[in-house]
Amino acid sequence: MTTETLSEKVRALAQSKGALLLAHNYQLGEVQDVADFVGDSLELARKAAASDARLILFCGVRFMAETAKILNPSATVLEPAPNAGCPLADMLTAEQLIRLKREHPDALVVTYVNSSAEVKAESDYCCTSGNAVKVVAALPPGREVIFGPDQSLGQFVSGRLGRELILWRGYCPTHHRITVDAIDEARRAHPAAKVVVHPECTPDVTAVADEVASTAGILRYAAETPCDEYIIGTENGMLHRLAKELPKKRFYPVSSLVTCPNMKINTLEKVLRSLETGQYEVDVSDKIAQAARLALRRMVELV
Ligand code: CIZ
Repeated sequence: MTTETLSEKVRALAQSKGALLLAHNYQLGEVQDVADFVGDSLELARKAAASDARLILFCGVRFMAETAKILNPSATVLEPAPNAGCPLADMLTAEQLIRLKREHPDALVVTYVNSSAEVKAESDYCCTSGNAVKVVAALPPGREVIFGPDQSLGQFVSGRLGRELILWRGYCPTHHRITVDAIDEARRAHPAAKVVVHPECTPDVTAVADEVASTAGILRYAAETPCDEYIIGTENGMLHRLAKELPKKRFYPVSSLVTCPNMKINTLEKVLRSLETGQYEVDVSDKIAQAARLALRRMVELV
C-alpha cells in the first residue's frame, strides 16, 4: 500500500471511531502527517488531559502514552507498538528513587516526564524539557531538590537558576551522540545558521549553541528569530515538523546519527493495525496512576 493510501485509511478509520491521534515531534514524518495534533510531551499531555475522545491513539514512546492514560483515565489509550520504550526512562527505577529519597528525606523530587509511571508516583512534581526551569524555579528556595533521571537537563536547569540540584545520572543516548565537533563541522558548512540544541545534550554542547530549547521551544525560536537557516541539535524527526511549519526557512541536522530507534518503531501500518484491532492498550494500575497524577497535574497546570 502506498503512504497516501495508508494515510487515507488511517484518517477514515480514526474518524469513524472518534479517535484522537496524537504524535510526538520525533515520530516519522508520515505518522506526524496523519495526526490530529503533533507536539512535545507537555503539549500532548495537555491535549490528552483535555480531550473528550473515548479513544486516544498515542504515537510516541511508552512513557508518553502512560502519561495520557494517567491524565485521562476514562479514555482508552492505544500505542501502535508495545516495544517503543525509552532508555533514559529505564535508567531510574522506583526502588532507586525511594533509596535516594531516604538519603535526602527533606528533598522535593522533580522528575522529568521521560520516566516510568512508578517513578512519577514517587515524585512531587513532573516536568518536561519545555518547563523544567519554571517548575524548579517555583520550588521554595533553600529546600533540597532531587532531579532525575536526565542529568544533562538537570545541569541545564541548575545552570539557568544558579541552584544546586541532587542529580540522577541518566542520559538520553540519542542526544548524547551530538558533539561539539559535529556542531563545528555543521557551522563550517552553514556559517549563517543559528545553532539550536536540546537541553538533553551534554553541557559542552549546550555551551556552544546559540539557543537551548525543547522541541516546542526550537519551533518558537526558529519562527521568531530573523534568521533563515538553523542547525538543529535534537532527534531528527523534528526536522520534518520544522520544514512543514516554516517552509521559507532552512533546517539542517547536526548529524544524521541523531535518530531515536524507539521513536521510529511506529509506522503507518502499525497505526492502522492498532485502530483496526484495538491493540495495544495502555494500562496503569489505579494505585500508581493516582500517585503519578498529582505530580503530572502540577506539571500541566503550571502555565
Ligand atoms: O518533552 C518532550 O517531548 C521531549 C522528549 C523532547 C522535547 O523537547 O519535546
